[in-house]
Amino acid sequence: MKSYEVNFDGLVGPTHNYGGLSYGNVASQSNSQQSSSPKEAALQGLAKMKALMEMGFQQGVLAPQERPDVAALRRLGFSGTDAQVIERAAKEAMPLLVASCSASSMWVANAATVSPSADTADGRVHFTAANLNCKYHRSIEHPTTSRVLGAMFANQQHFAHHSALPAVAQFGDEGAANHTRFCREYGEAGVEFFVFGRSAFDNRYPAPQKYPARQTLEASQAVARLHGLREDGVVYAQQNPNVIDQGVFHNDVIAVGNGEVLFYHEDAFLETEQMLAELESKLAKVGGKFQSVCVPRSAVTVDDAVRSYLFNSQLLSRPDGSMLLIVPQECQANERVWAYLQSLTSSGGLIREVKVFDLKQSMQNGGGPACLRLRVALNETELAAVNPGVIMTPPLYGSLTAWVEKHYRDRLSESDLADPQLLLECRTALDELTQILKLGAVYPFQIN
Ligand code: SUG
Repeated sequence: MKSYEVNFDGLVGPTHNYGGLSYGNVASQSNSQQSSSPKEAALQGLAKMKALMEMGFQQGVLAPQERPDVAALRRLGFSGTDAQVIERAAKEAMPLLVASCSASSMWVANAATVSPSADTADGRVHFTAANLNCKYHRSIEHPTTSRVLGAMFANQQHFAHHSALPAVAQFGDEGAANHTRFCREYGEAGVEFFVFGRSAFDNRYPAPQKYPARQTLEASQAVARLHGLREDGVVYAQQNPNVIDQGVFHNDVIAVGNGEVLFYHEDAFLETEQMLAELESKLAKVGGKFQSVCVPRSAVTVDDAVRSYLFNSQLLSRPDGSMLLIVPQECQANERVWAYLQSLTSSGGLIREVKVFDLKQSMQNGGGPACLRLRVALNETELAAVNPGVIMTPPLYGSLTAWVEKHYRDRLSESDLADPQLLLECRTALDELTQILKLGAVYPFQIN
Protein backbone atom coordinates (compact mmCIF):
# COMPACT_ATOMS: atom_id res chain seq x y z
CA MET A 1 0.00 0.00 0.00
CA LYS A 2 1.21 3.51 -0.77
CA SER A 3 2.16 5.76 2.13
CA TYR A 4 2.88 9.44 2.48
CA GLU A 5 4.24 12.06 4.80
CA VAL A 6 1.51 14.68 4.96
CA ASN A 7 2.55 18.13 6.15
CA PHE A 8 -0.22 19.91 8.00
CA ASP A 9 0.69 23.58 8.20
CA GLY A 10 -0.62 25.91 10.86
CA LEU A 11 -2.66 28.74 9.45
CA VAL A 12 -1.57 32.00 11.09
CA GLY A 13 -4.35 33.49 13.21
CA PRO A 14 -5.74 37.05 12.96
CA THR A 15 -3.98 38.25 16.15
CA HIS A 16 -0.40 37.47 15.06
CA ASN A 17 1.81 39.91 16.98
CA TYR A 18 5.24 40.31 18.52
CA GLY A 19 4.71 39.99 22.24
CA GLY A 20 8.27 39.11 23.31
CA LEU A 21 6.76 36.18 25.19
CA SER A 22 9.37 33.45 24.76
CA TYR A 23 12.42 33.84 26.96
CA GLY A 24 15.14 31.67 25.42
CA ASN A 25 13.84 32.22 21.88
CA VAL A 26 16.15 34.91 20.52
CA ALA A 27 13.88 36.14 17.70
CA SER A 28 10.84 36.47 19.96
CA GLN A 29 12.89 38.50 22.44
CA SER A 30 14.53 40.78 19.93
CA ASN A 31 11.40 41.65 17.93
CA SER A 32 9.23 42.32 20.95
CA GLN A 33 6.81 45.24 20.50
CA GLN A 34 7.36 45.63 16.77
CA SER A 35 4.19 46.00 14.79
CA SER A 36 3.15 42.89 12.88
CA SER A 37 1.14 42.13 9.77
CA PRO A 38 -1.28 39.27 10.43
CA LYS A 39 -2.42 39.37 6.81
CA GLU A 40 1.08 39.11 5.39
CA ALA A 41 1.94 36.35 7.88
CA ALA A 42 -1.05 34.24 6.88
CA LEU A 43 -0.42 34.77 3.16
CA GLN A 44 3.26 33.84 3.52
CA GLY A 45 2.23 30.58 5.21
CA LEU A 46 -0.39 29.84 2.57
CA ALA A 47 2.16 30.48 -0.20
CA LYS A 48 4.40 27.77 1.27
CA MET A 49 1.47 25.32 1.48
CA LYS A 50 0.53 26.05 -2.14
CA ALA A 51 4.10 25.62 -3.36
CA LEU A 52 4.45 22.22 -1.68
CA MET A 53 1.09 21.10 -3.03
CA GLU A 54 2.16 22.17 -6.52
CA MET A 55 5.42 20.24 -6.15
CA GLY A 56 3.31 17.13 -5.64
CA PHE A 57 3.54 16.75 -1.85
CA GLN A 58 0.52 15.93 0.28
CA GLN A 59 -0.35 19.10 2.15
CA GLY A 60 -2.93 19.84 4.81
CA VAL A 61 -3.91 22.76 6.97
CA LEU A 62 -4.40 23.14 10.72
CA ALA A 63 -6.75 25.85 11.95
CA PRO A 64 -5.65 28.69 14.28
CA GLN A 65 -7.20 29.39 17.69
CA GLU A 66 -9.64 31.85 19.18
CA ARG A 67 -7.75 34.84 20.55
CA PRO A 68 -7.81 36.76 22.78
CA ASP A 69 -8.54 33.76 24.98
CA VAL A 70 -11.17 35.42 27.17
CA ALA A 71 -11.79 32.25 29.14
CA ALA A 72 -8.10 32.16 30.10
CA LEU A 73 -8.36 35.78 31.30
CA ARG A 74 -11.46 34.90 33.31
CA ARG A 75 -9.52 32.08 35.00
CA LEU A 76 -7.02 34.76 36.06
CA GLY A 77 -9.74 36.79 37.75
CA PHE A 78 -10.92 39.28 35.12
CA SER A 79 -14.69 39.47 34.97
CA GLY A 80 -17.65 41.18 33.30
CA THR A 81 -18.64 41.05 29.67
CA ASP A 82 -16.02 39.88 27.16
CA ALA A 83 -15.28 43.53 26.30
CA GLN A 84 -14.88 44.39 30.00
CA VAL A 85 -12.55 41.42 30.56
CA ILE A 86 -10.31 42.68 27.76
CA GLU A 87 -10.44 46.30 28.91
CA ARG A 88 -9.64 45.37 32.52
CA ALA A 89 -6.77 43.13 31.53
CA ALA A 90 -5.37 45.89 29.28
CA LYS A 91 -5.51 48.36 32.15
CA GLU A 92 -4.32 46.16 35.00
CA ALA A 93 -2.10 43.48 33.45
CA MET A 94 -1.13 44.15 29.85
CA PRO A 95 1.37 41.24 29.70
CA LEU A 96 -1.49 38.84 30.48
CA LEU A 97 -3.62 40.31 27.70
CA VAL A 98 -0.69 40.04 25.29
CA ALA A 99 -0.19 36.39 26.26
CA SER A 100 -3.89 35.66 25.80
CA CYS A 101 -3.72 37.18 22.29
CA SER A 102 -0.73 35.24 20.96
CA ALA A 103 -1.24 33.50 17.63
CA SER A 104 1.42 30.98 18.69
CA SER A 105 -0.74 28.00 17.74
CA MET A 106 0.52 28.61 14.16
CA TRP A 107 3.71 26.70 15.13
CA VAL A 108 2.05 23.34 14.86
CA ALA A 109 5.31 21.42 15.16
CA ASN A 110 4.49 22.04 18.83
CA ALA A 111 0.85 21.00 18.60
CA ALA A 112 1.37 17.29 19.21
CA THR A 113 3.64 14.28 18.84
CA VAL A 114 2.44 11.87 16.18
CA SER A 115 3.36 8.20 15.78
CA PRO A 116 2.38 6.48 12.53
CA SER A 117 0.42 3.23 12.62
CA ALA A 118 3.39 1.11 11.54
CA ASP A 119 5.13 1.96 14.84
CA THR A 120 2.31 1.56 17.35
CA ALA A 121 1.10 -1.51 19.25
CA ASP A 122 -2.54 -1.20 18.18
CA GLY A 123 -1.82 -0.26 14.54
CA ARG A 124 -3.47 3.15 14.80
CA VAL A 125 -1.93 6.58 14.27
CA HIS A 126 -1.42 8.09 17.74
CA PHE A 127 -1.52 11.79 18.64
CA THR A 128 -0.58 13.31 22.00
CA ALA A 129 -1.33 17.02 22.27
CA ALA A 130 1.64 18.90 23.73
CA ASN A 131 1.09 20.63 27.07
CA LEU A 132 3.57 23.42 26.13
CA ASN A 133 4.00 23.88 29.80
CA CYS A 134 7.10 26.09 29.64
CA LYS A 135 5.33 29.26 28.46
CA TYR A 136 2.00 30.46 29.74
CA HIS A 137 0.84 31.78 26.34
CA ARG A 138 1.43 28.34 24.81
CA SER A 139 0.10 26.30 27.73
CA ILE A 140 -3.44 27.48 26.89
CA GLU A 141 -3.31 25.95 23.39
CA HIS A 142 -3.79 22.23 24.01
CA PRO A 143 -7.54 21.95 24.77
CA THR A 144 -8.45 23.55 21.42
CA THR A 145 -5.59 21.73 19.68
CA SER A 146 -7.10 18.45 20.86
CA ARG A 147 -10.54 19.38 19.54
CA VAL A 148 -9.15 20.51 16.18
CA LEU A 149 -7.04 17.35 15.78
CA GLY A 150 -10.07 15.30 16.81
CA ALA A 151 -12.14 16.95 14.06
CA MET A 152 -9.39 16.41 11.45
CA PHE A 153 -8.60 12.81 12.36
CA ALA A 154 -12.02 11.70 13.49
CA ASN A 155 -12.01 8.01 12.56
CA GLN A 156 -11.43 5.95 15.72
CA GLN A 157 -10.55 2.85 13.78
CA HIS A 158 -7.43 4.57 12.44
CA PHE A 159 -6.67 7.43 14.84
CA ALA A 160 -6.08 7.49 18.62
CA HIS A 161 -5.93 10.78 20.51
CA HIS A 162 -4.32 11.32 23.91
CA SER A 163 -4.81 14.45 25.91
CA ALA A 164 -1.82 16.51 26.99
CA LEU A 165 0.49 15.21 29.75
CA PRO A 166 0.07 16.57 33.31
CA ALA A 167 0.54 20.33 33.22
CA VAL A 168 3.66 20.57 35.34
CA ALA A 169 7.24 21.42 34.42
CA GLN A 170 8.40 17.84 35.09
CA PHE A 171 6.36 16.71 32.09
CA GLY A 172 7.14 19.72 29.89
CA ASP A 173 6.29 18.54 26.40
CA GLU A 174 6.77 20.56 23.19
CA GLY A 175 5.49 17.96 20.75
CA ALA A 176 6.98 17.10 17.38
CA ALA A 177 9.60 19.88 17.54
CA ASN A 178 11.69 17.42 19.58
CA HIS A 179 10.62 14.26 17.75
CA THR A 180 11.90 12.85 14.47
CA ARG A 181 11.11 9.58 12.79
CA PHE A 182 13.47 7.54 10.69
CA CYS A 183 12.21 4.86 8.30
CA ARG A 184 12.82 3.28 4.94
CA GLU A 185 9.29 3.92 3.66
CA TYR A 186 6.71 6.04 5.51
CA GLY A 187 4.36 3.07 5.78
CA GLU A 188 6.98 0.71 7.26
CA ALA A 189 7.99 0.43 10.91
CA GLY A 190 10.55 3.06 11.83
CA VAL A 191 12.62 4.43 14.69
CA GLU A 192 11.25 7.36 16.66
CA PHE A 193 13.90 9.73 17.94
CA PHE A 194 13.02 11.77 21.03
CA VAL A 195 15.31 14.64 22.01
CA PHE A 196 15.02 16.13 25.48
CA GLY A 197 16.59 19.16 27.12
CA ARG A 198 16.68 17.93 30.71
CA SER A 199 15.52 15.23 33.07
CA ALA A 200 13.05 16.18 35.80
CA PHE A 201 13.88 13.29 38.11
CA ASP A 202 17.46 12.26 37.33
CA ASN A 203 20.15 14.82 38.09
CA ARG A 204 22.84 12.93 36.19
CA TYR A 205 21.68 14.79 33.08
CA PRO A 206 23.17 18.30 32.93
CA ALA A 207 20.74 21.19 32.49
CA PRO A 208 21.28 24.52 30.72
CA GLN A 209 22.40 27.43 32.92
CA LYS A 210 20.67 30.34 31.28
CA TYR A 211 17.61 29.47 29.24
CA PRO A 212 14.92 26.91 30.06
CA ALA A 213 15.05 23.38 28.66
CA ARG A 214 11.45 22.93 27.60
CA GLN A 215 11.28 19.20 26.90
CA THR A 216 11.89 16.64 29.64
CA LEU A 217 13.03 13.06 29.22
CA GLU A 218 10.08 11.94 31.34
CA ALA A 219 7.60 13.63 28.99
CA SER A 220 9.15 11.94 25.95
CA GLN A 221 9.06 8.55 27.71
CA ALA A 222 5.40 9.03 28.64
CA VAL A 223 4.50 9.84 25.02
CA ALA A 224 6.35 6.73 23.79
CA ARG A 225 4.40 4.62 26.33
CA LEU A 226 1.05 6.18 25.42
CA HIS A 227 1.70 5.48 21.74
CA GLY A 228 2.66 1.86 22.38
CA LEU A 229 6.09 2.11 20.72
CA ARG A 230 8.45 -0.87 20.75
CA GLU A 231 11.62 -0.48 22.80
CA ASP A 232 13.59 -1.22 19.65
CA GLY A 233 11.68 1.50 17.85
CA VAL A 234 12.73 4.35 20.13
CA VAL A 235 15.96 6.29 20.69
CA TYR A 236 16.31 9.07 23.29
CA ALA A 237 19.04 11.68 23.11
CA GLN A 238 19.89 14.72 25.15
CA GLN A 239 20.24 18.09 23.53
CA ASN A 240 23.50 19.84 24.31
CA PRO A 241 22.62 22.27 27.17
CA ASN A 242 25.14 24.77 25.80
CA VAL A 243 23.17 25.20 22.59
CA ILE A 244 19.94 25.71 24.53
CA ASP A 245 21.78 28.55 26.25
CA GLN A 246 22.55 30.00 22.81
CA GLY A 247 18.90 30.08 21.78
CA VAL A 248 18.22 26.55 20.54
CA PHE A 249 14.94 26.20 22.41
CA HIS A 250 13.76 23.14 20.43
CA ASN A 251 15.72 20.39 18.72
CA ASP A 252 14.22 21.45 15.38
CA VAL A 253 16.34 24.61 15.58
CA ILE A 254 19.52 22.47 15.29
CA ALA A 255 18.57 19.22 13.52
CA VAL A 256 16.05 17.82 11.05
CA GLY A 257 15.47 14.28 9.83
CA ASN A 258 13.52 12.50 7.15
CA GLY A 259 13.50 8.98 5.76
CA GLU A 260 16.85 7.44 6.70
CA VAL A 261 18.67 10.80 7.00
CA LEU A 262 19.54 12.99 9.98
CA PHE A 263 20.85 16.47 9.12
CA TYR A 264 22.32 18.04 12.26
CA HIS A 265 24.82 20.49 13.69
CA GLU A 266 28.03 19.20 15.25
CA ASP A 267 27.07 20.75 18.61
CA ALA A 268 23.43 19.67 18.67
CA PHE A 269 23.62 16.68 21.05
CA LEU A 270 25.45 15.17 23.99
CA GLU A 271 26.93 11.69 23.44
CA THR A 272 26.57 12.07 19.68
CA GLU A 273 28.56 8.97 18.65
CA GLN A 274 26.61 6.65 20.92
CA MET A 275 23.33 8.15 19.70
CA LEU A 276 24.26 7.72 16.02
CA ALA A 277 25.27 4.12 16.62
CA GLU A 278 21.96 3.38 18.35
CA LEU A 279 19.98 4.99 15.53
CA GLU A 280 21.95 2.98 12.99
CA SER A 281 21.48 -0.37 14.72
CA LYS A 282 17.79 0.15 15.50
CA LEU A 283 16.99 1.33 11.98
CA ALA A 284 18.89 -1.68 10.59
CA LYS A 285 16.57 -3.98 12.57
CA VAL A 286 13.64 -2.69 10.50
CA GLY A 287 15.58 -2.90 7.25
CA GLY A 288 16.77 0.71 7.04
CA LYS A 289 20.21 2.18 6.43
CA PHE A 290 20.75 5.19 8.66
CA GLN A 291 22.70 8.12 7.20
CA SER A 292 23.79 11.29 8.90
CA VAL A 293 24.94 14.64 7.58
CA CYS A 294 26.84 16.62 10.20
CA VAL A 295 27.31 20.34 9.68
CA PRO A 296 30.63 21.27 11.30
CA ARG A 297 30.87 24.35 13.51
CA SER A 298 33.80 25.47 11.36
CA ALA A 299 31.35 25.96 8.47
CA VAL A 300 28.25 27.12 10.36
CA THR A 301 28.31 28.32 13.97
CA VAL A 302 25.47 27.72 16.42
CA ASP A 303 24.80 31.45 16.22
CA ASP A 304 24.51 31.19 12.40
CA ALA A 305 22.08 28.29 12.86
CA VAL A 306 19.95 30.26 15.33
CA ARG A 307 19.88 33.39 13.15
CA SER A 308 19.33 31.67 9.82
CA TYR A 309 17.19 28.74 10.98
CA LEU A 310 19.13 26.46 8.63
CA PHE A 311 17.95 23.38 10.53
CA ASN A 312 14.38 24.56 10.91
CA SER A 313 13.97 23.44 7.37
CA GLN A 314 11.75 20.81 5.83
CA LEU A 315 13.66 17.85 4.48
CA LEU A 316 11.43 16.26 1.86
CA SER A 317 11.79 13.10 -0.24
CA ARG A 318 11.48 13.50 -3.98
CA PRO A 319 10.10 10.71 -6.14
CA ASP A 320 13.62 9.69 -7.30
CA GLY A 321 14.70 9.12 -3.68
CA SER A 322 16.81 12.27 -3.42
CA MET A 323 15.90 15.06 -0.99
CA LEU A 324 14.90 18.68 -1.07
CA LEU A 325 15.43 21.21 1.69
CA ILE A 326 12.88 23.99 2.24
CA VAL A 327 14.64 26.87 4.01
CA PRO A 328 13.68 30.38 5.11
CA GLN A 329 15.18 33.30 3.18
CA GLU A 330 17.30 34.17 6.22
CA CYS A 331 19.56 31.27 5.08
CA GLN A 332 20.27 33.08 1.85
CA ALA A 333 21.06 36.26 3.76
CA ASN A 334 23.75 34.51 5.84
CA GLU A 335 26.92 34.14 3.77
CA ARG A 336 28.33 31.11 5.59
CA VAL A 337 25.03 29.27 5.64
CA TRP A 338 24.37 29.95 1.98
CA ALA A 339 27.88 28.84 1.01
CA TYR A 340 27.39 25.67 3.02
CA LEU A 341 24.08 24.95 1.29
CA GLN A 342 25.67 25.43 -2.13
CA SER A 343 28.42 22.96 -1.28
CA LEU A 344 25.92 20.50 0.23
CA THR A 345 23.69 20.35 -2.84
CA SER A 346 26.62 20.07 -5.26
CA SER A 347 28.47 17.40 -3.26
CA GLY A 348 26.65 14.46 -4.85
CA GLY A 349 24.93 13.52 -1.57
CA LEU A 350 21.27 12.81 -1.02
CA ILE A 351 20.24 16.45 -0.43
CA ARG A 352 20.19 17.89 -3.96
CA GLU A 353 18.04 20.96 -3.95
CA VAL A 354 17.25 23.95 -1.74
CA LYS A 355 14.11 26.04 -2.05
CA VAL A 356 13.84 29.39 -0.29
CA PHE A 357 10.65 30.84 1.23
CA ASP A 358 9.80 34.23 2.66
CA LEU A 359 8.33 33.52 6.11
CA LYS A 360 9.61 36.68 7.74
CA GLN A 361 6.48 37.40 9.78
CA SER A 362 6.72 34.03 11.52
CA MET A 363 10.51 33.99 11.60
CA GLN A 364 10.55 37.20 13.63
CA ASN A 365 8.89 35.22 16.41
CA GLY A 366 11.27 32.27 16.02
CA GLY A 367 9.11 30.12 13.75
CA GLY A 368 10.61 28.80 10.50
CA PRO A 369 9.35 26.35 7.85
CA ALA A 370 9.62 23.32 10.15
CA CYS A 371 7.86 25.03 13.07
CA LEU A 372 4.91 25.74 10.84
CA ARG A 373 4.21 22.13 9.99
CA LEU A 374 3.11 18.95 11.74
CA ARG A 375 4.12 15.79 9.92
CA VAL A 376 1.71 12.88 9.84
CA ALA A 377 2.80 9.73 8.02
CA LEU A 378 -0.27 7.97 6.66
CA ASN A 379 -1.01 5.05 4.40
CA GLU A 380 -3.59 5.37 1.65
CA THR A 381 -6.45 4.02 3.77
CA GLU A 382 -5.64 6.38 6.63
CA LEU A 383 -5.29 9.36 4.29
CA ALA A 384 -8.75 8.57 2.93
CA ALA A 385 -10.07 8.63 6.53
CA VAL A 386 -8.79 12.17 7.20
CA ASN A 387 -11.43 14.91 7.11
CA PRO A 388 -11.11 15.95 3.43
CA GLY A 389 -11.89 19.56 4.33
CA VAL A 390 -8.35 20.07 5.67
CA ILE A 391 -6.44 18.68 2.70
CA MET A 392 -4.98 21.45 0.54
CA THR A 393 -6.30 21.72 -3.00
CA PRO A 394 -6.21 24.61 -5.47
CA PRO A 395 -9.84 25.58 -4.62
CA LEU A 396 -9.12 25.43 -0.87
CA TYR A 397 -6.05 27.62 -1.36
CA GLY A 398 -8.28 30.09 -3.21
CA SER A 399 -10.91 30.09 -0.46
CA LEU A 400 -8.35 30.50 2.33
CA THR A 401 -6.60 33.36 0.55
CA ALA A 402 -9.90 35.18 0.02
CA TRP A 403 -10.82 34.49 3.65
CA VAL A 404 -7.54 36.05 4.88
CA GLU A 405 -7.96 39.06 2.59
CA LYS A 406 -11.46 39.59 3.95
CA HIS A 407 -10.86 39.20 7.68
CA TYR A 408 -7.23 40.00 8.55
CA ARG A 409 -5.74 43.33 9.51
CA ASP A 410 -2.71 44.67 7.66
CA ARG A 411 -1.10 45.93 10.83
CA LEU A 412 -1.31 45.11 14.48
CA SER A 413 0.53 46.65 17.41
CA GLU A 414 0.26 46.10 21.14
CA SER A 415 -2.33 48.83 21.71
CA ASP A 416 -4.65 47.19 19.13
CA LEU A 417 -4.88 44.09 21.33
CA ALA A 418 -6.96 46.09 23.82
CA ASP A 419 -9.63 46.70 21.17
CA PRO A 420 -12.61 44.40 21.93
CA GLN A 421 -13.47 44.58 18.24
CA LEU A 422 -10.46 42.34 17.53
CA LEU A 423 -12.14 39.48 19.41
CA LEU A 424 -15.30 39.88 17.34
CA GLU A 425 -13.26 39.96 14.13
CA CYS A 426 -11.44 36.82 15.18
CA ARG A 427 -14.65 34.96 16.06
CA THR A 428 -16.36 35.98 12.81
CA ALA A 429 -13.34 34.81 10.82
CA LEU A 430 -13.01 31.49 12.68
CA ASP A 431 -16.72 30.74 12.41
CA GLU A 432 -16.40 31.04 8.65
CA LEU A 433 -13.17 29.02 8.69
CA THR A 434 -14.76 26.05 10.43
CA GLN A 435 -17.24 25.95 7.57
CA ILE A 436 -14.51 26.20 4.91
CA LEU A 437 -12.49 23.40 6.57
CA LYS A 438 -15.60 21.42 7.57
CA LEU A 439 -14.44 21.12 11.17
CA GLY A 440 -17.76 21.50 12.98
CA ALA A 441 -17.75 23.33 16.31
CA VAL A 442 -14.24 23.36 17.80
CA TYR A 443 -13.85 26.81 19.37
CA PRO A 444 -14.95 27.85 22.86
CA PHE A 445 -17.28 30.52 21.40
CA GLN A 446 -18.97 27.81 19.32
CA ILE A 447 -19.44 25.26 22.04
CA ASN A 448 -20.12 27.23 25.24
O1 SUG B 1 7.27 28.64 21.35
N1 SUG B 1 7.37 31.69 19.59
C1 SUG B 1 7.29 30.24 19.56
C2 SUG B 1 8.05 29.69 18.39
C3 SUG B 1 7.87 28.23 18.25
C4 SUG B 1 8.77 27.64 17.21
N2 SUG B 1 8.54 26.25 17.11
C5 SUG B 1 9.46 25.33 16.81
N3 SUG B 1 10.73 25.56 16.88
N4 SUG B 1 9.04 24.15 16.54
C6 SUG B 1 7.81 29.65 20.88
O2 SUG B 1 8.77 30.21 21.41
C7 SUG B 1 6.76 33.90 20.36
C8 SUG B 1 5.50 34.66 20.65
C9 SUG B 1 5.74 36.11 20.94
O3 SUG B 1 6.81 36.45 21.49
O4 SUG B 1 4.85 36.92 20.62
C10 SUG B 1 6.54 32.39 20.37
O5 SUG B 1 5.69 31.90 21.06
